[in-house]
Amino acid sequence: MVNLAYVIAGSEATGGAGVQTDLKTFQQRGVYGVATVTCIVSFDPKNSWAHRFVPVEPQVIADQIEAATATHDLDVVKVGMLGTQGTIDVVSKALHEREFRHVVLDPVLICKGQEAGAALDIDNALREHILPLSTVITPNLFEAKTLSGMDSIETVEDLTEAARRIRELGPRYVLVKGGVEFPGDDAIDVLYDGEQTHTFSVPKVGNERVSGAGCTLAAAVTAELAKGAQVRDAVATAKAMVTAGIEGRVSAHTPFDTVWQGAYTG
Ligand code: PXL
Repeated sequence: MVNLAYVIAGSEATGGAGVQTDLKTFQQRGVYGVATVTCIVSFDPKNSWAHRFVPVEPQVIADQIEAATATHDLDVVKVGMLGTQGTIDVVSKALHEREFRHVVLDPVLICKGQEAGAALDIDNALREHILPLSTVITPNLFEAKTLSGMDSIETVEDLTEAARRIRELGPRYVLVKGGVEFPGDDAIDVLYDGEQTHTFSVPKVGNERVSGAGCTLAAAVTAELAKGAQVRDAVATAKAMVTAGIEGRVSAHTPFDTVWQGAYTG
């Protein structure tokens, strides 16, 4: 029997992030992947790789969700980039209407191609409609600052405090990711479930951001949960996959490399 994992997220045309990454991650973790596309991001090589962002019509998103969920019994879903309030509304309605055992939210607040003014609206809509439905949320440093209202996150205590504050918004588990911008030599993530805090730490692999790390991490957590893992074990496996994927990264003509999902065979 094969386990199934579902993702509702954006397409990123270079293959380095978004649903392309999620499906590769699902496959590599041995689960059958199903994807619903919320928006299409095409970097512009003529304009410093700026993000060209096109939302998919809310009705078309609803149609995809209907097709996917009528075809398969999907009980674990990752939610990635949503990008507009119309999209947040349709996805939140779909999540309310169906019972998912796990909703893993990668809270991609905004991409560089959208107006800055939209960020606050998206942030508020995510807080109100999607965060309370998620069982696991995986903010990076920027997203954690925005969602927690903290100006700076520079220590493990700050990561933990951010996780505490974000958990008050509704998710059952919060995984705050330090990433390359967190001070020090280690890539540190903190998982908080309301009672216990667990710190995951590995030496940083270089100091450059690698595209697709956040998408791969949340997708790998989703795949492991689909196979029946506990959240803490799912995060440990996902972090090992991302670390291997950064070590084995794919270089590209973009200013950043991308994670190779095939590097991890554990
Ligand atoms: O890595 C965040 C991300 C997620 N989803 C889509 C993206 C990006 C970044 O470019 O384009 C669709």
